[in-house]
Amino acid sequence: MKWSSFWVLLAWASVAEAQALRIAPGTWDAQGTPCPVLRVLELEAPFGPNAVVDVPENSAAAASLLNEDSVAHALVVDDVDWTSASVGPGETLDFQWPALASGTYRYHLEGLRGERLGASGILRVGYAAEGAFRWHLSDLQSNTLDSIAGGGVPDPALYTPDFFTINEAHYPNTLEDPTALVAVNVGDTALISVVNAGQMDHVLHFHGFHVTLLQSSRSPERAGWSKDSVPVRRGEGLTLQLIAHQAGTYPVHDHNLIAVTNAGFYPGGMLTQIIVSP
Ligand SMILES: [Cu+2]
Repeated sequence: MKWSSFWVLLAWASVAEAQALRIAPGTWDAQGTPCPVLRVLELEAPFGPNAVVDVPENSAAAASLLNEDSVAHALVVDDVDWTSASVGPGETLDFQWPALASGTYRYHLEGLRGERLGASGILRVGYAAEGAFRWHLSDLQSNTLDSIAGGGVPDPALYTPDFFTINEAHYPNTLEDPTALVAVNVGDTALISVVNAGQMDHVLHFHGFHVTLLQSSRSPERAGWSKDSVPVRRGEGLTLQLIAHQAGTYPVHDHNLIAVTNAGFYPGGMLTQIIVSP
């Protein structure tokens, strides 16, 4: 092959790899009451949970972002001091994700509207392995979302969340999500990407297992810790390793008891299971 055609191919390949995303307004169902929300989705994906973005490690991966919302937005990656340029309504921004060490990070739209309407997701760097699980944790106050969507600014001191979600679903719907329900076989090693997209810190409690914290976007000194309870602070990304040494069904839940309710009723919220088959 001539070098000239090699470079054309290389340029084509790098364009083809750019992940196309969109900012999409829609609704989220709070037990029969639809609430306005924002999501960051893959360009062609139907409305649903926020996109998981996979990029190689130490590489500024190309991406694009179409803004279908009515106001301008910028993307932020927490804990790494990165913000994209702004993208106006109806416009598309071409950008590059920051080059990062392997692990789990949280991306989201900057500002109150993007944060509180739930435009936030998992940025998974360097390990887009088959069988990797993911928990995008969040909390929301459903009766404030109409006001925020209309430009209102709630008093943060009055924040009273009533729904707590994993991948934008609350228990028992979490069990329908094969990326939130950790179903493995004895002897398997599972990787779980966790981010906290909520307004409050969350503490995951594992029954049956200690997990090893492989990486934290906020506290690198925690790498290697083996715990049955794992704090996940606002905006933090963690990569957890679970070695399935025993068969059975085990709950995983936020240790803050309000977070395992739906609109005040137990059980609900931030609760899923680890199911290990013999
Ligand atoms: Cu527990």
